[in-house]
Amino acid sequence: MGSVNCATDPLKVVQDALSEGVTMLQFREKGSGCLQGAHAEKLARDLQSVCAEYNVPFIINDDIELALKIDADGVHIGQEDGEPAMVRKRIGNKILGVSAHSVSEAAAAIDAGADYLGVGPMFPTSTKSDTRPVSGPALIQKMRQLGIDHPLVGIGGITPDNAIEVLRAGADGVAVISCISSSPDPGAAAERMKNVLLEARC
Ligand code: TZP
Ligand code: MG
Repeated sequence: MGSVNCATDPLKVVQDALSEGVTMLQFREKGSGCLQGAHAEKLARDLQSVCAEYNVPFIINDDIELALKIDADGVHIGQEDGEPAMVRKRIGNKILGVSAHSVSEAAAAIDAGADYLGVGPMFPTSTKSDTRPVSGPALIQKMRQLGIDHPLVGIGGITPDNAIEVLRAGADGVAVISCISSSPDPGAAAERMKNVLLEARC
């Protein structure tokens, strides 16, 4: 999430989400009205501190320099954000996440050293305007069928009502923005999602 995604104070959103069991946070400060420069860095550092309290990894979208500067736990890059192999070299053993929209993108990212893949969009979303066409959970299923056993996280339009489809397709987890950060009660939203995921695991 980033500040523009939040219906309430971003720090409170993250505090509430982590207290209900969110297991990883990606700082993604993007879109119209997003914080820049020192302001973005301040929010990143504040969110990083909250994550540290909960022992939850804190990773940064796109901005490798910021991730190195503040010693984040990792970075997440899309297909247009540079070569994963170069990013891997730059960040050493920090967590590297890569967005993949096809089996070939997934295979290339894994070869280049990605630790996990974000796969999507699973469903239509209005949070990101320049998304690829919706792939649906079927793409994750196809990746599994073709032997990809790397950690896969579905992303895009995921809610407690459809998360089960993503897990059934073979995902290890789900990544969400609006479902939690735009909720008037982010803690309750995170709790609902956690319950769905725990039930699915059983
Ligand atoms: N990448 C693919 S879809 C998406 C990103 C960053 C947006 C996810 O946001 P939401 O609100 O969970 O649909
Ligand atoms: Mg990107």
